[in-house]
Amino acid sequence: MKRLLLSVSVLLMTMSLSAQQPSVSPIPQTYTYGDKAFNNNVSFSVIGGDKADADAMAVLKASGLTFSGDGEVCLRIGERNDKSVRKYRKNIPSKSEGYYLRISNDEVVIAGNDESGTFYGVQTFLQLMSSPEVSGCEISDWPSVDCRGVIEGFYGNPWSHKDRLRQFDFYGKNKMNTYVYGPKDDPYHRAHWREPYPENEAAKIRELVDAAHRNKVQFVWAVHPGGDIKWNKTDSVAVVNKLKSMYELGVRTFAVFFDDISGEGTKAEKQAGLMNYITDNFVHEYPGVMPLVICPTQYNKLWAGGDYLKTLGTQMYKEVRIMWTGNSVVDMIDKSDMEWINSQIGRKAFIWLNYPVNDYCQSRLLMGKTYGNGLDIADMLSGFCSNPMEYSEASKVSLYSIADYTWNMPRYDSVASWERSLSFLMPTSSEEFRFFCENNIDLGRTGHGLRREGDTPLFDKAHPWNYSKMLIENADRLLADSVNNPEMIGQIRPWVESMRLLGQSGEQLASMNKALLAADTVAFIGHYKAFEKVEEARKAIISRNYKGSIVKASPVVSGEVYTPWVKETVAALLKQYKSRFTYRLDVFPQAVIADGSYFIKVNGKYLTDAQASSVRVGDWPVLVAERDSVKPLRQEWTLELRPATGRYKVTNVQDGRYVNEVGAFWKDKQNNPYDDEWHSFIIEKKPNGRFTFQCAGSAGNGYWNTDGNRIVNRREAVEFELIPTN
Ligand code: 14T
Repeated sequence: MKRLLLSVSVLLMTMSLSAQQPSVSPIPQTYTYGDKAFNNNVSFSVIGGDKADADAMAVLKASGLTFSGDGEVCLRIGERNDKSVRKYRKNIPSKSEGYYLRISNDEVVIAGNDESGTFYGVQTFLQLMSSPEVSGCEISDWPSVDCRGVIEGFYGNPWSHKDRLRQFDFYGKNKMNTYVYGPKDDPYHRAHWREPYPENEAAKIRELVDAAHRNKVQFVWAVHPGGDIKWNKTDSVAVVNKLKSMYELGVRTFAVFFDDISGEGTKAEKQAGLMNYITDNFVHEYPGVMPLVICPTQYNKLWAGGDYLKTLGTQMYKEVRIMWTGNSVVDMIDKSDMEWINSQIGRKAFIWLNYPVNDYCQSRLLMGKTYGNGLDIADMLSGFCSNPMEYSEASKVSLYSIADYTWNMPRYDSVASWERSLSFLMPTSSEEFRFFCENNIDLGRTGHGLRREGDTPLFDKAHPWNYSKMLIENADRLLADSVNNPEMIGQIRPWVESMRLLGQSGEQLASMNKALLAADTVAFIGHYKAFEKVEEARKAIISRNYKGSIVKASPVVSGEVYTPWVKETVAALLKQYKSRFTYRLDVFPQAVIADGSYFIKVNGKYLTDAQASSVRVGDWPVLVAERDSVKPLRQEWTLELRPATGRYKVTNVQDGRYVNEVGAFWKDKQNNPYDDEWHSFIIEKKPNGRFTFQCAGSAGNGYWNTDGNRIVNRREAVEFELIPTN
């Protein structure tokens, strides 16, 4: 312990001595930095370049550094047994993908334990060469996790060819070595899995595989046959044939996915049998093929039941790696999670992390910190891959941290890593980009329950009026910086524009507030009209509005903080105005029905809270012909216009429970609190004086209808009577 403390303090001393602590990402396993070695414009004479890993050499040669026979600094490069680095052999870590890097005044040594090691040594060297003065250093480095990377496994628009090429370059730079190809909406992956790729598509995949390999990334191609597979010889052969056709394109690692299916395809013993069949007849037959990966049907603990996992664990060859998303579909992973799944499957699970994927909350971009995974699980994993957003560039904020986390897990710091990602991705506007990311963090309420903290940290509700300026200015500066990283700006543009308009809405609200204080009704109405116009424009923004786009989203920025504040504030301002003035009240939205208590009747029956005292699943208001003489309040309902949505909340007067989107009560108020986005309704008045109730927001757009006994949610509306109770 004493020795450890000593060496830590020596390390800290060396760190503080050098003028500026160089930053390498992912953080190396061991490093010491010394004084300045040379300026970054020195020339190098290379020793060992002809034998060293060719991909590493290609990156080095393309880096813009100067190389010449009589360069000022000698650069030795090679793998463990190469003559060029023989002198330093003992310093090279005996770890797969490890390397040793030493920089001194007159010499640079880049010595890989293997080819990938040399490649990563070059990446680290180039990062150090990016500052004008290069420090002397000694680095010994290797990864915490064997398979580190990304699984393109989301629903929605698959990444483009160019997106993927840019990803592989990014993985190489950040030392990620795995890319799993499994976009749900590639027909040749899932819907038409038996068919080989047409010629032009195949050529693109071949190009991708080459680009991946050049960056030391395993290209894992996944097939998703479970939807319609028949458990017979014909289909076993069909799977193997498909994989063989991918082998022809250069793929050497393969996966078979059985997620999100039902029926025949879900049987564990059949899946295990197929994986073994593929292993016997293909993996072990063809040169250079790596062990298979399976995504099981029960890929998270919530869905685990029966002996499915145990069957896979015992019947499927031990070399087959099994994917796992954690305790639920969208979850962060800790040690006890790993202990549980590993004991079930008798091997180390391969984590499929469903973050920052946003295919189930498409209006949000997930640009926040990547936190919540255990720092002590490296030895319990066979791999760790992140399922990203269909926005490949925007995903890089989180993927940068995934790289960091999986390379050096014990030292992962989610905050520092996030900070570094910002300047790595947007070097000339990292402050503006940071502001943007800070306003795009949380997911909102979704079926999967994951929330992310810290949305919109600079907004202060007590002093709200200046924040709009920040939204506008940062948006403007980001949009002006399309030279820096046009691909990033291209993808986040709808959200940046939305952020700008949100700021403009805020400005109009500030002006309305001022007008109110000055009792200037004309100005107030003018600004209110301008506000409405901006909001209309903001709501009209659509992402990915191109031909062939599978998903088009309406961006939401600061969905938990500023956007709700805007809605609340306009409602509050209008309320104040209406209580004091009468000028131009007609421009405001008219309340359909006054807030208050009502009987809700349909076909002569009263909507009645029949289970007033019990709280259990499947509890709903019923339709009763008679007035309730025992507990009359069961038939009284509060209608309340919600400022956040402009829609109505419907609550029973007897016990305060609210009616949800399917016309029922929720089982438990603690875990399912009232939510404006799900539980409020558009009430419309019909010419006959009756009313319809329509869902909105996250609840879709169905109407209240009835089966005679209760409310049901249907496409067709039924008209209700609303009778004031007093
Ligand atoms: F295979 C899995 F590990 C997995 O996560 N499958 C999908 C994945 O493709 C998707 O991107 C992710 C996030 O939406 O969740 C899985 O898909 C689901 C999960 C559900 F709970 C689709 C429907 C669901 F109801």
